[in-house]
Amino acid sequence: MSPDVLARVVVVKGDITRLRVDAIVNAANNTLLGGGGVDGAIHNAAGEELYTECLTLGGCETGRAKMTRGYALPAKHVIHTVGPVYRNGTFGEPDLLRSCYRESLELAAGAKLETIAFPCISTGIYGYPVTAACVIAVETVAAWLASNELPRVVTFCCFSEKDAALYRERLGRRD
Ligand code: AR6
Repeated sequence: MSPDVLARVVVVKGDITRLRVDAIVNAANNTLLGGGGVDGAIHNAAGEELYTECLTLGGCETGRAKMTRGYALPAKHVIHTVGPVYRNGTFGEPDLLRSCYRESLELAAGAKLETIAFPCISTGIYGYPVTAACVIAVETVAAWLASNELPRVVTFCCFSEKDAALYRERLGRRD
């Protein structure tokens, strides 16, 4: 990864609902109407208006993404993407996960957003192995940043120190 690209990637450990960025990404399900994990946390923090806007979206296919406002969140927008449920890796899961990252970045760039934060999509309730998901996340984001000016900065927001350490290691850094 080039130093220019690396300088545009941040790893933090924490709650994504607290981040003051242009968009946080939600690891949603096909209904886009909320659930557990990071999805539940985002809906709780954003308030009822987020649910109301999500009702108008008509759900979302796996691997795709849709954007809403952030309402009571410090983030201006929420990009809802639906990661694959992991079975054994031979059901298109890697391509679908890659697509979640790429589509989210595309939506952000299309809306001229400068900063975006991702959770570790699919690695909770959907059971995607964390290391394999981290490799896909880092590679897809790095490839995007190498050929696009926006978003300017991408944050990987990990909920556990273990996940954050994995991302830092993958990015070859100590911060
Ligand atoms: N901030 C950042 N990361 C979080 C937070 C948070 N507040 N809460 C959890 N995580 P998951 P999935 C991490 O299960 O696997 C929902 O019910 C968590 O530790 O939220 O894509 C949806 O509606 C893990 O690393 O999402 C779907 O039905 C990561 O977020 C389903 O879960 C993703 O875990 C989606 O499952």
